[in-house]
Amino acid sequence: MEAKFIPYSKKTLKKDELLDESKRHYEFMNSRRTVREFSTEPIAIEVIENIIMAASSSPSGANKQPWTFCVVTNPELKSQIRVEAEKEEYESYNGRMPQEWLDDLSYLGTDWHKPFLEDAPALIIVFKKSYDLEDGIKKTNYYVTESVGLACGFLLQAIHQCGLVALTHTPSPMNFLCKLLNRPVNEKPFLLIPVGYPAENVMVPDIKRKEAANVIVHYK
Ligand code: IYR
Repeated sequence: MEAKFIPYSKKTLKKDELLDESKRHYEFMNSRRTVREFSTEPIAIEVIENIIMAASSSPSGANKQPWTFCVVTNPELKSQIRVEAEKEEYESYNGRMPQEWLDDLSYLGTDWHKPFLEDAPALIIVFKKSYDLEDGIKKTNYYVTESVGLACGFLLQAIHQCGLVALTHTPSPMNFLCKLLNRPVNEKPFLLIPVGYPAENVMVPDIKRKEAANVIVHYK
């Protein structure tokens, strides 16, 4: 395909505005927390679709957009997902996860019970496509894990911007989701993200984020 270019026209900020905006945005993003208890209050499907389209605007290898976002709001399907996820999580917490991993998680208070899979009004299950299937013909995708990871970051940011909360859940292994959601062979589950309003008076673990000096290295 021949390259075709169009003008890029987003306005830039003045230096002082830029400093203020970068600080404001950092503080806003730093106020995001993973929440594990959800209100059952529904969310308009248009809101979910807008959040997903924000995620789908993410960069991807050769702009292949190698993702599918499945939205589960059906209560029976949510219950089936909970049953299957809890089966796997029970095995993980009772033998599959090494003690070091369990110790690392202990301060988060997680266990194999996953009530949020039924409580949250919507479950977004993100699938990655290592290749596309066009009329049965395989078309390669590139940097698939990086691309889908970026799209999930955009998704979490959009959810936070809308004043909603999410949980990046990784039931392991996740293959049961291919079957329950009837996905094609080129799609593999990547993350399961319940979205909704936080439960009333919800608490979150008292965690600290690393300081700038621990995550940034300058080469001036
Ligand atoms: N998948 C499990 C365990 C778990 C793993 C990590 I790494 C976490 O940060 C949190 C939980 C679960 O969802 O409980």
